[in-house]
Amino acid sequence: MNSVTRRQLLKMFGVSAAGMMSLPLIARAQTASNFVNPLLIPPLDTGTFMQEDGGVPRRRFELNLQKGTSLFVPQGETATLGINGNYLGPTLRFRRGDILDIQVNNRIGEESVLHWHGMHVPPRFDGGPMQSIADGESWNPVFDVRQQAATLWYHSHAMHKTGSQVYHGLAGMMILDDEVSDGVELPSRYGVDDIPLILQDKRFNRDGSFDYMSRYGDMMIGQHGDVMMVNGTVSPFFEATTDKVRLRILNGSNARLFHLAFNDGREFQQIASDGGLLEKPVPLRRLMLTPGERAEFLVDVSDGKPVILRSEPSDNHFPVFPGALSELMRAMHGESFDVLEIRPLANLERLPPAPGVLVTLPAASESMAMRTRRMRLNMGYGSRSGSGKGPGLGNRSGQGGGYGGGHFSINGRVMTMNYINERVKLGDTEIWEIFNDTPMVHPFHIHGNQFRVLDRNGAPPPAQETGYKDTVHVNARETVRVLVPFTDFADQMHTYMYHCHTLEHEDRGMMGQFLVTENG
Ligand SMILES: [Cu+2]
Repeated sequence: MNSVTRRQLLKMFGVSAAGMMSLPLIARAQTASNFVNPLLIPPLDTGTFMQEDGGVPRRRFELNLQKGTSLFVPQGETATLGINGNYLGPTLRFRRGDILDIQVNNRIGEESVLHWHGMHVPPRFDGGPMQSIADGESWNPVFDVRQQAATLWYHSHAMHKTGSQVYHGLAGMMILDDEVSDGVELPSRYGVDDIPLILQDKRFNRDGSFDYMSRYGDMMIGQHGDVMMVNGTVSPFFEATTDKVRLRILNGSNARLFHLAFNDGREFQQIASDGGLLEKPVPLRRLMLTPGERAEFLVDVSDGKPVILRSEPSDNHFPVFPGALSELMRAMHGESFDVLEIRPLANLERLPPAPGVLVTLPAASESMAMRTRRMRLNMGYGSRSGSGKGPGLGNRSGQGGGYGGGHFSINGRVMTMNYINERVKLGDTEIWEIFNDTPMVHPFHIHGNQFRVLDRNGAPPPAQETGYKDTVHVNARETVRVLVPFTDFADQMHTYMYHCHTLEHEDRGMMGQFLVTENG
C-alpha cells in the first residue's frame, strides 16, 4: 500500500478528484434577504426541586435521548436525535450550590451517554465513554455544583459515536448562575436580551437526510457542512428589543472553526470564555472559536441597523504541501459565510453599558505547578482512513497518502478503553504542555477541571484567553501551556478524558484518559 497513487486512492473511495479536494463551501448566497427564519430559542429547563427526606432539596432534570425528525431543508425531513425533543435539547439553567439530580433515559436505539462539558464533577458522573448507557437503559448522576457562573454545554460522548450522535442532535446548552454573576449588571433575560447561539454546520443528502462522513476529507479534517444552522435554525434572524444584546455562543460544530465578526466590522465586547466571566470586557472585532469552545459577546445595536454575525476567512496560512489535507485546510480557512442576522426593532429598550470590571479571578502562575505533563498531538500518515463501516483505529493505516489516515493519537497512543494514560495526584496543580505536531489546528479539551492558559509558544495569551477555559485551540506546530488544578474527586476506578474536540479526531483516537487518586 505504500506506493498507492492518488488516482488509486480516489478510486478506493469512489470519488472524483474534484469531489475529494473541494470542501463544501457554505452557501455564499446567504444574504440579508435570505434570513427568513426566526431564530429558535431552545426551551429553558430549570428543573424541579425534589425534597429528599431530611436532606437538601435537589434540582432534578429528566432528559430523554430520543429519535425524531426535523424539517431543515425543502428537500425533505431529516432523521435527527434530540433530548426531550426532535433536535438538540433544552437549555438547563441552575445555580452554584445546587445539587443536580439528572435522570438520563436513552431511547435512541444504540448506546449513548451525556457529558457535562466544562463541569467540575466526580469522574463517575462526568459522562465520558465509561458511563455508556445501553439503549433502553437509564443513568442518574447526582452531583453538587461548585464552580463559578458560566455558559456550559452537554453532549453525547459515546465511544466512536460522539461525532455521529452530536451531529444528529445530541447536544444542548447549560447556563450556570451564581451570586457573583447576579451582581454583575449584564443582560440576563433568556431569549430576550440573553441569547443562546449553538453554531453548527451541516451537509444534507438529496432526500433531506444528514450527510455524515461520506467524504475522504471528513475523516482527515473532520465533518464540515455547507448549510449553517443556529439552534437548529437555517438562515436565522433575531429581532432585538434592547439596544445591547448578550450572545452566549457555543461552537457546537463537529469540526468547523469560526472566525466570528460582524459584517460592518463593528466592535463587540467579549465578556466570558468557556468557564465564566472574564475580569474585564475585552473589545474585539473578530474572534476565532473552535469546536467545543464558548464565548459570550455583548453587542451594541443601538444604531437600529440590521447587522450580520458572520465567519470570515482566516489570515491563518496553512503550509502548502502535497496531499489533500493541505488543500482542505487552506480551502476551509478561506471560507466566509453568514451565521445570523440581528434586526433591532423600533424603540429599543436602553440597557446599561458593560461594567468596567466583571469579576476578580485568582492569579494563574506557573510557580503554582508541581510538575509539567506533556501532550503531543499526532495525526497518522496512513493512506486509508478507516472505512464507511466504522472508525479506523490505526490497524489499517499505511504509510502513503496524506495526513489523517488511519489513526489520530496523543503521545503516540490511540485511545483505548482499557488503558489509563495518565495518573494525577489529588491536590496537585499541573502544567499541561500541549504540542500540536500536525499541520492543522486542534481544540484540546480536558474533562473535570477548568484551566488557565499560561502561554502560546512562550508568549502570554491574548486577553480573551486569560479567564477560565476547558477547551483551548492549539495551532499547527504550536505549544500551548495550561495550568490545571486537580482539587477534588479522587477515584481509583473512574477516569476523566482529555481529547481533541474535533469529534471525528476524538472518535478516531485523539483522546486519552487520566485518573485522579490520593497517591497519583
Ligand atoms: Cu483534532
